[in-house]
Amino acid sequence: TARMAQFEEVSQKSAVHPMPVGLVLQYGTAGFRTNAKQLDHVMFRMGLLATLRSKKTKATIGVMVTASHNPEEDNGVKLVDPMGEMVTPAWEGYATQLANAEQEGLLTALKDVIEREAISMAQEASVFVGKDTRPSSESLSQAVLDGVHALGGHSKDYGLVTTPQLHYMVCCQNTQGRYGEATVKGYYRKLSQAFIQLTKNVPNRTDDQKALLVDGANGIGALKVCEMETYLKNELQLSLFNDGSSGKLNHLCGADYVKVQQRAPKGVEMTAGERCCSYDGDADRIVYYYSGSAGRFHLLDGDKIATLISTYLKELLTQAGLDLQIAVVQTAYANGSSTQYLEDTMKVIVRCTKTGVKHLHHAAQEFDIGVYFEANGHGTVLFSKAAEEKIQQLAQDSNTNDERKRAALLLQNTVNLINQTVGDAISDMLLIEAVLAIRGMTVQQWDAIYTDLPNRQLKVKVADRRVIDTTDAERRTVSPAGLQEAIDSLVKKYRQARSFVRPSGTEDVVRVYAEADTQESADALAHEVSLAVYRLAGGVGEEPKPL
Ligand code: G16
Repeated sequence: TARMAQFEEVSQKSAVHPMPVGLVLQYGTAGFRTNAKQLDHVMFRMGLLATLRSKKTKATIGVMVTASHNPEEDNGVKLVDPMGEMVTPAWEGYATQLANAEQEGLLTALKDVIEREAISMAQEASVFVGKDTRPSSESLSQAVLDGVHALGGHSKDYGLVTTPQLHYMVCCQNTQGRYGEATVKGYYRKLSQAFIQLTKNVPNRTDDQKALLVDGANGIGALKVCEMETYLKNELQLSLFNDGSSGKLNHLCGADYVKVQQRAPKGVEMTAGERCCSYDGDADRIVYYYSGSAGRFHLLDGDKIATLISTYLKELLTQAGLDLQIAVVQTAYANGSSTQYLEDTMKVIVRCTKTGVKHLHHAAQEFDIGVYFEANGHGTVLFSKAAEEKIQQLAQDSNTNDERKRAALLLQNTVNLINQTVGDAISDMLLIEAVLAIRGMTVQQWDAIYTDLPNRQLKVKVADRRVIDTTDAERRTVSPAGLQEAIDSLVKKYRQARSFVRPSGTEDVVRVYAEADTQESADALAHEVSLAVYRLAGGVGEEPKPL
């Protein structure tokens, strides 16, 4: 029968994409991620899985080949569900099963998913594929396409795109164009029009105010922001650094480097007070920074971005007289000062979830307007359907007064500027630039909204990071025994201190976070907690040294 011929095809093709002996991978924080040499079979199998997911949902599914902030040698894959969200936990489980099935067991694993999900194999399937600029991404995305075709799925290869662009395409496709046109040009047009609408009435914007330095992390974001520039009609004047023409991806540059090292990326020539931003390797994260008068480095991370955006939205809602509930979603990495400011001064609802945008996205969906940002700069804003409708109605209402109407129109264009499918460095950058322009704020004024508690992030190598189990949105550990008690007593030694540890879902390390009243205290606490992890969770290599 046709079905048997299809499985035969899968079997034959999968032999061309063999699994390395003894390799076991987990679907992590954002998909599979490891050295690119070990991923060919995973890509083929994710092509198969995406095809099944498409048959199941009767919608287009996305597969993005990228390892985002990881080093250039790594690669990875992120699956995108119909509305541009991440796939559900059950399907993450299937992904892990398929990725780890022995060659002989692959068909059984596949049939198991088909059965459990009652998938009709006669249903058509459609998969959109995108890739970042890593040298390995070309052949790995071919392996994904091979998997899609082996199960008779239709594919569209978008080639080099940012992760958020691929999410956007999937959402456009599955909303029959209501979200936008499913092309890269359509994306540029939608975002740039919204940006120009937002900024066109801002009086006397000087060239200085329009100027922005961008660190492209030597990745896909650099290519794409260049393509977009002409659409912005000089309303934003970008100076691009680390554009990929010579430097290595994410090496001494990019959002993760800047956030974790708390220093400017290599290659960006910034003078005092100039606004600068960095993207990560697949342009779904962004952080801002500037050099202060004394040459001091000032970072504006995801928490500062969330604060800026939620303040702006709250003000517009008041002006528009719209009663919509606004919440901010963060993770344990959120700086204590930001949470305090949001709760006590801004009086917005604040939620804390586990790391991984899928968790934040989910929590943000529960509010009229959910602003979610990880401290590392990964985030966006979600508007409920009802909220969007109310904004639209008011913007079109001819009976409202000028102030309300102006606010409603700004809100409407803000909705259009935001990529609601996932965090998007380019869209977030345009939103931040528009907000700063509309509010007439400098980067220093933005920075002064609250003062970060000094903090430090470290990594510890252990034999098996799965020995660490966490609870309370990763703020406490439940195993190994004694670790949480050790952290608790270390934290007590310092003022305004907080610390937690968690296994990374993208790198083979345990992450340590600490904050306290001074940088010296934050550094010392981070080091002491690292030592506790090293000793209690099976550290390997040299013992962590003081900073
Ligand atoms: C991914 C996830 C983020 C997460 C980051 C680090 O980012 O999408 O939500 O914060 O990994 O995760 P972990 O601490 O588990 O390694 P990206 O930009 O690398 O895809």
